[in-house]
Amino acid sequence: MIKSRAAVAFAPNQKLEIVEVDVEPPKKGEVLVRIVATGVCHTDAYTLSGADPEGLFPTILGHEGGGIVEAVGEGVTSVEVGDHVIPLYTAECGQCKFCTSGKTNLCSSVRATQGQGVMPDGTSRFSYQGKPLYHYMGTSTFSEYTVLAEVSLAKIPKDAPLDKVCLLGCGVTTGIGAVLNTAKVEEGATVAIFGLGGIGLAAILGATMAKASRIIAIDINPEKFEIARQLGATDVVNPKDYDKPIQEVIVDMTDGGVDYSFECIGNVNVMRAALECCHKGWGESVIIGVAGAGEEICTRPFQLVTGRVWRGTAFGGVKGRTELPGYVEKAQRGDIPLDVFITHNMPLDDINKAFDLMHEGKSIRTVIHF
Ligand code: NAD
Ligand code: AHE
Ligand code: ZN
Repeated sequence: MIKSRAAVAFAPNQKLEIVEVDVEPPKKGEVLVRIVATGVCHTDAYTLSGADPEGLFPTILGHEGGGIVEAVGEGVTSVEVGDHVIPLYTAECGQCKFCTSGKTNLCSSVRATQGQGVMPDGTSRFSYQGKPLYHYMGTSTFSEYTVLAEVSLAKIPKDAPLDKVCLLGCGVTTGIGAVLNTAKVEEGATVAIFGLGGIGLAAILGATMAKASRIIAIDINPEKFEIARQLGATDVVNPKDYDKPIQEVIVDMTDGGVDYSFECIGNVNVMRAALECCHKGWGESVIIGVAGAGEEICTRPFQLVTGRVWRGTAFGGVKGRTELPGYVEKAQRGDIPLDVFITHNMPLDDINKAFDLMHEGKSIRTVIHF
């Protein structure tokens, strides 16, 4: 058993508490990782808010980390002590029906137990004052030490800065992947991106990489527009500046609608707008945002009958173990400017400030240093 400083979410809607937790050594097929840095994603806030149907408490949140392998359990062969890794909330076993389908990055190997907040053997490696704590998304990166399934780790080069490439564990990869993998935006296409947090801005970057001809960035917080333009947005739109529905604004701006749209907020009304601003006959809308328990999307079926397509994406359709090292290389070459996304750095003790900054719309990504 080792001691680890961790930010524990004891109950929904409460501040995280920095305490010393106990971490059991890794069992068969598991790996102990020392987290060096972690980003804070809106999904952490979503689960903390109590809106996540899979949210379990008390738990250690966090899923956007970078770390170093500290110990390996029996049978682990793909990583060794000292390797640098990015935890994956979308595992890649390479063998399940999903991994071998060639159609999805979703992997079923550990997903069921992951959603129950435990390791694949059904138990937790974390405890506090003798009582178990739940794992989160198979990653729990808000702890100095965490235990993951081997299949939930992408090995990356040792010279990649962990306090920057941690953002590739979720936000930046999700946004870029949604554009390049899920939508497969082609050169010259028109794109609308709703919500300019870490995900939406990364989607703008993806659209720039795809050489989209028009990238319309939409947010109700105009403070996000400068960075959106820096990443390649050609137009910025604040829905609050218009009397008519935002989908009508976008349709009018684009001679009938965009080729692709992306919802990066988690608001079901905006999801509808994102679909309805797509061009008749071929426009595709990708849902990235995560909506709360009980929420549902709706539109007139006629929107789909007339050729618009609604789809969604998890982790940008990226297969973590095989594809994430390529994203790290791109970041190292400067093709993915991670620094642009990092607006704040702070120690674990201040992690609640990172949540406040996110809710106030003042940060893109805060990186927590251990
Ligand atoms: P964020 O809080 O940093 O950014 C959200 C942005 O949306 C903010 O800029 C905010 O001003 C804007 N916004 C809010 N309401 C709006 C509205 N009505 N119209 C226009 N803009 C609005 O969040 P983030 O970390 O970028 O995450 C965005 C969403 O993506 C969340 O729902 C998160 O849970 C989800 N997410 C999904 C995946 C996935 O794999 N599908 C991965 C990561 C995050
Ligand atoms: N637990 C929620 C769903 C949460 C969700 O959709 N998570 C995204 C990743 S968000 C990362 O910031 C995801 O990858 N989903 C696919 C998966 O397998 O979880 C709920 O509604 O139950
Ligand atoms: Zn995330």
